[in-house]
Amino acid sequence: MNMSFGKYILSLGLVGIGLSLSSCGQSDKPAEEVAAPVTAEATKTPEVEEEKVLNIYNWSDYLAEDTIPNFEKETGIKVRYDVFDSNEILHAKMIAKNTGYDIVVPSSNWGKMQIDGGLLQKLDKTKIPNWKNLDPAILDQMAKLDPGNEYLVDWLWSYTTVGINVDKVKAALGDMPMPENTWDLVFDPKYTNKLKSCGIAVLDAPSEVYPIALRYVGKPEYSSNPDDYKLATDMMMKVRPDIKRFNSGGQIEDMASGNICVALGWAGDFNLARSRSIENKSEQNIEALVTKMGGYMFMDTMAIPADAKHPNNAHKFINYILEAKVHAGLTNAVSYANPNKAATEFVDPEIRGNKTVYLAEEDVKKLIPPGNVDNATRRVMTRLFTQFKTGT
Ligand code: SPD
Repeated sequence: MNMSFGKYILSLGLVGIGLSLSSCGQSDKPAEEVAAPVTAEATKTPEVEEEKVLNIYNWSDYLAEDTIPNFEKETGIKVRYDVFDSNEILHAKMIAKNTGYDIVVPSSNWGKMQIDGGLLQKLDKTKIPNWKNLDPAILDQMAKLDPGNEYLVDWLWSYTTVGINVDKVKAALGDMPMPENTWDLVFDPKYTNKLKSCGIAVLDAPSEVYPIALRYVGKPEYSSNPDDYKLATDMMMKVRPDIKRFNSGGQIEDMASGNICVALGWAGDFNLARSRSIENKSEQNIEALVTKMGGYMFMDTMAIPADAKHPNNAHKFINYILEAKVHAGLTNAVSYANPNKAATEFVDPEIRGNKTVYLAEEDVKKLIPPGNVDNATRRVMTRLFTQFKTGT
């Protein structure tokens, strides 16, 4: 599994990293958006006695049932665990500071912005002996965003794609065959007109949708030209009347219960929805599609806020997650790939062999790598996305 991840990451090569790095060197950072950089020299957190508490802020549905209880049992540290559903929400809290969290889980491109803004603290690797379990290929590539792997540790990774309920989509399309480019299922009114009968959903975050929509209209995924965003929005406006809802975390339940049949969402969540529907006996035939046009790759990463009150406990938690069986347990529970080489042997063979979790190399090459845009472009994107959602 991790061999293929390594190849996968390597195959993204410098293209993605170039995008990420160049776009992260933002020149127009208003003070309210990015804090002044701190010069956190010390990579060793002092060995002070901390209260036995750890505050974590992570994506919803991203844990195994026993992950937190086992950590609490092993360490005696009491965990308070809150969840979010978009990088935008997490980032806004980070910028406001005093989040009260000791561990946050931004996607790597957002983590890069938080590093640049002085919002994260360096990791003390002497406190993370399980660091050795991480796949060097992944570390190398993460280092292009986070030189020296000083701040970010990959939690799990996946890609944004089209998810479908195979039977419902077939029924709704009738005689119409599946499109060559399966992104047409969410972006072409010819298809959405038919599929609206069984429910279409789109992730509720501009940063998730625009890289894909831009590629669909033939523009650069991290364009800084407002006209390109206008073009992508005009394209999406044509399908707007057919979209039932904008949601992110809610797609698992909606898919598993058959409330929606097509979604622009996260591959891991579609696989999770499929297993949930089997568990709840509704047995929906849900598939994460590997599209010819490619999806949008992301790595969600553990990081410690600069003002965390319990950095030592945070390091203990990171080290615990990097235990082979714990990391494999995450993958087995939520169908997202992990970056832990030592975990491979503990990953359920069905998940290991699932080509929508661990993509074939040629599919990997088609993914849009993680990247960023400058703040002015982000504001354009946010404004247009609001117009798209409200249909105005
Ligand atoms: N249910 C877990 C969802 C995690 C999704 N992370 C998405 C990051 C997208 N850029």
